[in-house]
Amino acid sequence: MSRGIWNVLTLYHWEPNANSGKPMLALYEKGVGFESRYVDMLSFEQHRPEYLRINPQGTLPTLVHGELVFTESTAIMEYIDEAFEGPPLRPSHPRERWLMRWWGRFLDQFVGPSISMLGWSTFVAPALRHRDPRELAAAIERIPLAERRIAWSKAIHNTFSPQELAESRERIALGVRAVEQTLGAQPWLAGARYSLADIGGFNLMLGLPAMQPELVNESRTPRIMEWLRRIGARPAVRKAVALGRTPIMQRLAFLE
Ligand SMILES: N[C@@H](CCC(=O)N[C@@H](CS)C(=O)NCC(=O)O)C(=O)O
Repeated sequence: MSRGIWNVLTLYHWEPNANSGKPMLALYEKGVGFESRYVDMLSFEQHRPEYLRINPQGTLPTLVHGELVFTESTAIMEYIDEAFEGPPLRPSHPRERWLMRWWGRFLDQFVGPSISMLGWSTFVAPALRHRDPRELAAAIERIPLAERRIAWSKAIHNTFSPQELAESRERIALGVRAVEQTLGAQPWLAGARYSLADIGGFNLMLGLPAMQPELVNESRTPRIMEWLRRIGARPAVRKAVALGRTPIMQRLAFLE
């Protein structure tokens, strides 16, 4: 194996959104150079054979370092922090590190799927509804993961049930309360320092002021708004945002 291949770092990503945004922000934050490969999710490029050869699940993001392939955005961030030089993004104190992982798990498992459900109905599906229905049906048919097939189909046909949407709103409200309360006690989610927990939380929650303005706004959640702006002003975030290409990026206007 040639040593040179370890200099090759390629990130396959879509917009700097909930999942793709995590490794993008972590790499820029650490000052690690990488090749950006934008995969157009709205053109279903993530289900093309050439991408499925890299990540058979057809999801984004995927990081390729030399001969190694990494999926799962939160775990990818930990790899980036461990494998490369640059400012540490994981707290060194054991309790703070536990807290960083606690937030990662809570946001990914409990809040993330609900924000994703509302986000897809609000931002992603409307961008696709004008397309040829037969072409969309064929694209959905090609999706390798059953869970993603169902999510696409429900979003495009607007068939999330009222119960599903209500449950998602409740979960998001609970997540928002937890973050707002935590930021009242400490500057960052895992304690005194910016960490992977903030990167994950920022990527997940930055669409909420546009998607649920009644829930996340200046008067109801001032700490979240200030935290989102504080993170949004970081040079690493500006670089990641510059890689966005779709109107979905307009939801970040409040950061300016
Ligand atoms: N748990 C995975 C989730 C990856 C995922 O589902 N990403 C979405 C984009 S946010 C995706 O690739 N969707 C493609 C599709 O549904 O076709 C991670 O954190 O990386």
